[in-house]
Amino acid sequence: MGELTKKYIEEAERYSAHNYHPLDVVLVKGEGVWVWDVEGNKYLDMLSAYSALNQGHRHPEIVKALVEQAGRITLTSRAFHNDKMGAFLKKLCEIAGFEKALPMNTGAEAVETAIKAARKWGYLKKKVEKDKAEIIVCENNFHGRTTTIVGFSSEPQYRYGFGPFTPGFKLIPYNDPKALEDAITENTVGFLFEPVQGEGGVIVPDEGYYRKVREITRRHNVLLMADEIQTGFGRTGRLFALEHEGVKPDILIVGKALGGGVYPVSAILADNHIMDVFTPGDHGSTFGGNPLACAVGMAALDVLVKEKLPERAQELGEYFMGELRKINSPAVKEVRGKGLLIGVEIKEEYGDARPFCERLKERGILAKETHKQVIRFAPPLIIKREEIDWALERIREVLLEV
Ligand code: IF1
Repeated sequence: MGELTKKYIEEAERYSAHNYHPLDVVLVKGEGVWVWDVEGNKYLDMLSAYSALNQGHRHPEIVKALVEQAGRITLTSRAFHNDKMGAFLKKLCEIAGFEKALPMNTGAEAVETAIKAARKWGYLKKKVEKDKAEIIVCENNFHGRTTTIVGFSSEPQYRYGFGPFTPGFKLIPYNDPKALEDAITENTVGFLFEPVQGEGGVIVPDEGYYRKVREITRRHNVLLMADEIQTGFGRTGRLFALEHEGVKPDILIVGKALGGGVYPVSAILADNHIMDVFTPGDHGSTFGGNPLACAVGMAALDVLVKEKLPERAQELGEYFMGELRKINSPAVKEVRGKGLLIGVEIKEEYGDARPFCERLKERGILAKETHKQVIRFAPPLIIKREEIDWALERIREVLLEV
């Protein structure tokens, strides 16, 4: 490890809570799909900040929108109107096909907002008995880190030491429509799920799962709540993953890439009959809908559409996965994914994925393991085919040197 790297890491470890175990690399510059560390080494970013960098590092049009808005007004709070929020939410609603949006900042805040919307809809519209609303979620889910959200996680580490937890959630197996049908009661107000379980290890459900859960929830008057914070905005080869099966959820939850890699921007989208449960003062946030976030969000959406990032993810994801599957490494159990959200599962007898990520780093590729056994490859969607080929050469070496 270089002396400079060591110095920065020691300083971070001295003053930061140890709530992460990052790779030993200190990044100082990013551009497109490339990042540089403090020693001057160059890396291909294959994590994209967990899909918050779909447009790449410092996209010029997004940075321009950020800088220009910073020269006008950045924060008003929602106590007053600003000239950017209406235009941003109009663009977001039109691109996603909903009547309204409620702007927040982080993904977890948007998930919490969706939970509140579903519960209040349940009481006001479905006439569920007070404080009896239930939301069904999936094992192996990841929806954020608040105590309510980790309360319905199936991952012991995310829960340990953080109780007591919020009641009103029921866990069922992922990719199991019958389990959903069986879990619904007259108190069920929503089914919250990820179209692809990212942190769960890039788990892709069977073809038809989206259509089946849509049909079941509609028949039982239960809100279908899609967490597309990681799968949204082109990552899986469509603007939103549910579009692979032509499904529209009742509540769409978005974040990450909506901020274009420069600012936290999240939201929920729903039609009026759901969103009208919120009345002034019910819910809010200091920064939600701020003009800087809205200016950045508009540019982030424009780039996604103009540069056809969903189409690129579809085409390059198929290519990337195809080439990964041709690497006949004895260490690889499975290559799976959708679009440019790809996981390579390492067989347990070859150890876990972390050492493979460290060897990839030595060769100039930054990837992060998920769920111990899976190397996740999720580059910015602006990546070029020749950059994928550059990465494949090095990935092949690492997977075959076992
Ligand atoms: C961490 C991964 C974890 C998300 C989905 C909501 C959120 C996320 C589907 C919350 C956030 C991030 C959080 C970060 C690591 C990363 C992550 F799945 F992307 F890999 F942890 F599972 N729904 N995912 O993926 O959004 O509040 O973070 O803006 O917490 O370690 P957030």
